[in-house]
Amino acid sequence: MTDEIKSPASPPAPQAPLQSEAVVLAEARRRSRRSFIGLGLAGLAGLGGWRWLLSRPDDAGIPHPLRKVLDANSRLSSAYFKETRLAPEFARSRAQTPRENGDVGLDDEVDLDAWRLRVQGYGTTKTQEFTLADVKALPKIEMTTELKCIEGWSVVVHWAGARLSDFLARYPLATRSGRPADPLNPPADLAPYVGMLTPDEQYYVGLDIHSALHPQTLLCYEMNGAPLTSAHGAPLRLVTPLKYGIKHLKRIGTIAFADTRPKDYWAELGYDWDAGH
Ligand SMILES: Nc1nc2c(c(=O)[nH]1)N[C@H]1C(S)=C(S)[C@@H](COP(=O)(O)O)O[C@H]1N2
Ligand SMILES: [Mo]
Repeated sequence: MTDEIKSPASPPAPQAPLQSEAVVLAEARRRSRRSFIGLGLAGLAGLGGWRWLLSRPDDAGIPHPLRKVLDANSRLSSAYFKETRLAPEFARSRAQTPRENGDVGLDDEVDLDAWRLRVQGYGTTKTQEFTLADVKALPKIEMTTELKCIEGWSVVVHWAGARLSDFLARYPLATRSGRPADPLNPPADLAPYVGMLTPDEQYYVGLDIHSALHPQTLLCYEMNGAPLTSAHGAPLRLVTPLKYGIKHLKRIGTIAFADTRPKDYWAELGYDWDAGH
C-alpha cells in the first residue's frame, strides 16, 4: 500500500453518536468555548466541586474523599467527567499523511484475517475477542485533528474509527458489574485505568479512564479516507488527540482494565505518564 492521500471511496458515513455521547460532546464543546480552568482542586472548587466532594459517602473506611482524589483523581465521578475539553478540529483539506514514526511492536507481518482485538474485562482474567467488523459496526466517527509528537513535529490527519466510549457502552467490559461505561454518569465500579498493548506486547500505553472515554478517543481503522497501512497501525490503532503521539498505540492487540497505572513504554523511558498537551 502507498502512503498517498486517497480520496474516500464513498462519501463519509453519517455520524450517529450514541445519545449519551451526543450529550457529552455538546457539553465538551460548551466547555471548550470557555477558558478551561484545569482539573486541579482549584477548578473543582470554583465549580462547586468542593460541595460534591464533601457530600460523598465515606466508603471503604477512607476518612475523607480528598484522599482518594489525591491518590487517583481519575476515580472522580461525573463532576470530573464533565470537566473535559476538546482538541481543535481542522478543515479536512488540511489533512496530510504523517511520517511513519515508531515501529515498536510492529516487527511481524500482521495477518489481518487472523487479527482479533482482545479485551480483558475489569476484575476478571477472562478475555473476549472482537473482529474488526465488530468495531466497524459501531458508529463511525470522523475527525481531523493534529497528531503531535514529543519530537517536536505535528501534522493534521483525518481519522475514522469508533469511539472507545461507544465500544464500552456496547460491550460493558470496563466495570466489574457489567454496567455500561457512560461518561456522563460513570458507574462507581468503573475501572480507573486502561492499558493497551500490541499483539507482541512490545509497545504498550496506559490511559486514565477519563481520557479513554473522551469523545475524541477513537479506535481508528482509517487514516485520510483509506484503511490504515501496516506502518500506521493496521488494522486498528488508538487516536487520542489531547495526548502526544506516544499514546497513540498502533496495532492494538489487547485492551485491559486496571486499578493502577498500566505500564507505559515511554513513561518507562522517563516521559510524563499522562503525556497530555
Ligand atoms: N506500536 C507502536 N505504536 C506507536 C509507536 C510505536 O513505536 N509502536 N510510536 C508512537 C509515536 S511516538 C508516534 S508520534 C505515533 C506516530 O504515528 P504515525 O506513525 O502514524 O505517524 O505512533 C505512536 N504509536
Ligand atoms: Mo512520537
